[in-house]
Amino acid sequence: MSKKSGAKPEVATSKKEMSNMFSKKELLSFYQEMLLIRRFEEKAGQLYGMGLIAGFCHLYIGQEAIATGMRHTMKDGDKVITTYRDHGHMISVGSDPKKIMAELLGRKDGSSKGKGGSMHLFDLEKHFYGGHGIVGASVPIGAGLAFADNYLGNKNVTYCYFGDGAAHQGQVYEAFNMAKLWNLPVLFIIENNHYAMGTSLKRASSIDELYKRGIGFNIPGEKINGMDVFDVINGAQKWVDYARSGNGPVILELDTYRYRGHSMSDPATYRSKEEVNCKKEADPIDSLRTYIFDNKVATEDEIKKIDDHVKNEVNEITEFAKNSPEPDESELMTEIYN
Ligand SMILES: Cc1ncc(C[n+]2csc(CCOP(=O)(O)OP(=O)(O)O)c2C)c(N)n1
Ligand SMILES: [Mg+2]
Repeated sequence: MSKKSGAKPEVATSKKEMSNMFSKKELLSFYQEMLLIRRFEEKAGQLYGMGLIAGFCHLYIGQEAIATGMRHTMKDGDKVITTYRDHGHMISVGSDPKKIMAELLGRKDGSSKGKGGSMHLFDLEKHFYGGHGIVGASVPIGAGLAFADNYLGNKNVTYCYFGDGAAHQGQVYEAFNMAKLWNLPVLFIIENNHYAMGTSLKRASSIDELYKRGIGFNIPGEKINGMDVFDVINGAQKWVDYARSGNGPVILELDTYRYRGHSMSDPATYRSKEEVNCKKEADPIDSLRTYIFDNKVATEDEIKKIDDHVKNEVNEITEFAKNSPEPDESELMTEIYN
């Protein structure tokens, strides 16, 4: 890898070679995790429709390969911070999905004791720093987390996620400048799903490759296919090593798509059915399942066992959340800003 800041590290392998590098156990774990995120989100959508989830709820369906692929490149102690589209990220870092669902339902056993809700998930033990409802807020806070690690000299990397819409915000560029000035160990990860609520990127940006916004700050970066878990890992790993080795920040643009509306009240009429169906053809879970069968990694029976296991797990998660009591009235003013 090049030591020179701003230079692009070399690509390690081809996609085919990359996928061959994983054991059966790892490949099936990628499949199981992405499926768990998908089924969890589908269930959250249903529970929202039944009136059991209040406030906002943003689903991650379609974007699963990013959380799962990036998680594979992490080491113990690495930090994650993201936006309100946060359920999948928190599942991927190993937080208890029962507590996440209970949080969505505003229950006592939720990860924030039912007081944060869908947009404000948090798990200090897993180094997961939210869940932020303010668009762009994860970026300066993420730079701050990386500043702390840099100061402590512990070689941890911060994975700082935000959307294509957030990428136009002023605070993002102030954070870019300081992160490069101090060569902080942070990956700025733009999940480019091509829409910011109902506004397509084409209508909002003078360039369509958002990672190039780093050029003015001397921050290197790359666009990566975010619809394929192998491409995510292959594309990201060398940059993770780059940041961990003290070369400073990186901007990774993960090209992806959200299948559902922005949040639960969005019928997504601003895009055509053809566009959505065309994107679904590259579904990250379907394509991994096809890879598994084509390469005889596992049998249909083995995959069915995983599918059934995930289905049962999501039912258990839902029962746990539904049966958790509402927070006590005495908790109303504790552990909140006032
Ligand atoms: C500072 C701020 N401005 C506006 C909003 C309203 N808002 C919520 S989500 C959103 C779109 C963000 O889109 P993007 O960054 O692409 O993320 P995505 O929802 O696609 O994951 C906007 C404008 C907000 N929450 N915070
Ligand atoms: Mg977006």
